[in-house]
Amino acid sequence: MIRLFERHRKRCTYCLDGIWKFKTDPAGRGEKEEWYKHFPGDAVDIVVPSCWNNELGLYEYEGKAWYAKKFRTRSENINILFHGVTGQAEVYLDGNHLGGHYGGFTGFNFVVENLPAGEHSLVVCVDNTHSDIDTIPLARVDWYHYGGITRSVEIMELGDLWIKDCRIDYRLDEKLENALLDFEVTVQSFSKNTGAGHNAGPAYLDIYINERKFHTVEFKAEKESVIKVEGLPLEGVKLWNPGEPNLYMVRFETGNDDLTERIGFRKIEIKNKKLYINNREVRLKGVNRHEDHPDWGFALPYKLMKKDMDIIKNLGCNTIRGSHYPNAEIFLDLCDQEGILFWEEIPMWGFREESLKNPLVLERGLKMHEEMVRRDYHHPCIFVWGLHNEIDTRIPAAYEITRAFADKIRSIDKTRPLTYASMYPLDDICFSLVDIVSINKYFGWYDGNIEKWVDCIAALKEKLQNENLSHMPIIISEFGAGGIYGENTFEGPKWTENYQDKYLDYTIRLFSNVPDIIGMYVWQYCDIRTAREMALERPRSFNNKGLVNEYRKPKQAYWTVKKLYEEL
Ligand code: ADA
Repeated sequence: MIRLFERHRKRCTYCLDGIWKFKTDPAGRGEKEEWYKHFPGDAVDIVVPSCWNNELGLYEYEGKAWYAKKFRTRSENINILFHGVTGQAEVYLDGNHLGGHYGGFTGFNFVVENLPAGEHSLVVCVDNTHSDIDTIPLARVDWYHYGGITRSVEIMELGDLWIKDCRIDYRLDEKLENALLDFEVTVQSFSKNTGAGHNAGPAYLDIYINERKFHTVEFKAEKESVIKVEGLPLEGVKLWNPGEPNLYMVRFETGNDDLTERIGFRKIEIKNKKLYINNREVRLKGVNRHEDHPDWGFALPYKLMKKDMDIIKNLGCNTIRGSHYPNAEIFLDLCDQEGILFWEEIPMWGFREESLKNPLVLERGLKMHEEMVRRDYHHPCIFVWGLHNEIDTRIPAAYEITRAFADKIRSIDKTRPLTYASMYPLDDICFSLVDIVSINKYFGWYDGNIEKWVDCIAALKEKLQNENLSHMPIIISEFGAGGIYGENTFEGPKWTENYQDKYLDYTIRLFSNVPDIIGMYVWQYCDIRTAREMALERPRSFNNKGLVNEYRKPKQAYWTVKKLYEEL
């Protein structure tokens, strides 16, 4: 499953999910030996999508691995769409290199024309190697670098015309009752009769909203036509609200092709140090969530995502931070339809000066932001973009990269506020570049005692005042304590469920009573497997700060947080 709604009714699409041939390549022989032409005979079977680290014997494998699959198509023009391959991917079709992609959490595609009929061979080389300087993420993170084709691979059979992309924008009137809609749709043509300058007849693009024809545009099919329509009125819209998610299906149709998007109408505002959705003040009650499970790694089945959603909603949350990378699109669909607000970010975690000054990091970061924002622009659940997490925001190099990221995102999306998670609230020099101040702190776990929270919040408010930033609202984007599931004692020292429980009880009550704090995200939803580099600080090689353990069993703190969130 890729999405929770039907994306195409006319276009023929199918997934290559299932058994692929697989071989690890620790010595890097594959390219030289042309495995993309002759796949090694001793390759084994693997399921796609999945992470190879969940296979027996490959628990710690980091490096290159090759995947192969045969498929048939009836069309001579196809789009091959990879929804997620962790790290670097190099793709080969019938022995020829199609191209590569860097970045594990957003999709990429290849349009292939004039493909001969019959069987084709798709080979992918995946590399999940991470460096200490210029990969995003770096080698040292506090989650696990699962490798593999972790999300579905989709084949689309294309006709003469196909809708390559669409963008839907809207403006709501004062009363939030009526909308003016803008559309930008890119259509490509493979027909030999089109092409710039050719005198082909007119083509039509129909736009349907919730099954009713809304508008038709006549256009001339060029190799690539960008069709723009602006200011089309839609009256009496039902708003998307947290907990009350009204959604609209927008379907584009031309010739034998179609594409459906799902949108929600809502107004997001940051004003008077508060967050407003549709003119209503919202207090964020959230958790940080990694896409992780001992048996699935990043490649969570939908059933598990749905269960996560149920557990999180039962906790009384109205928001999730997708720490620390773009989530599967299907999970965002779920947030859209469950009315849960979502904070999305790229996996830029813990970067220091040398990396922040590295041009490749800037280039990769910009591209990742662009891919994330373009992929997820239409999800009403996303209310904020996160630029990075716990980089060294005390130094000019961080200022420069944060500014570049903010400019990039704002050039694509003017509708959502920006933030990032800072671990240096009192020395941070980048707050002015974004709209919301978000801080990660662990007083009472790593640093000093828990009461230091009070001083930190007071000092942060003073700093914002001094820097003319007192209009900015504050989110506590991470706070938490480790509690090992089942560790229940009278004494309640660190690593017990009791310590974690008391910790969260104190902090949530504290944050709830500070008016400038518009919300909080407990670190974290579930226990997760962590990187080798962190193992000595992390019992079981897990980050144990989950409210539920890795198998989603609740710890004592789950019930405490539930009570507090339900009262808030
Ligand atoms: C950081 C980081 C998280 C996690 C957490 C912790 O703030 O953003 O990914 O590592 O600390 O548990 O220490």
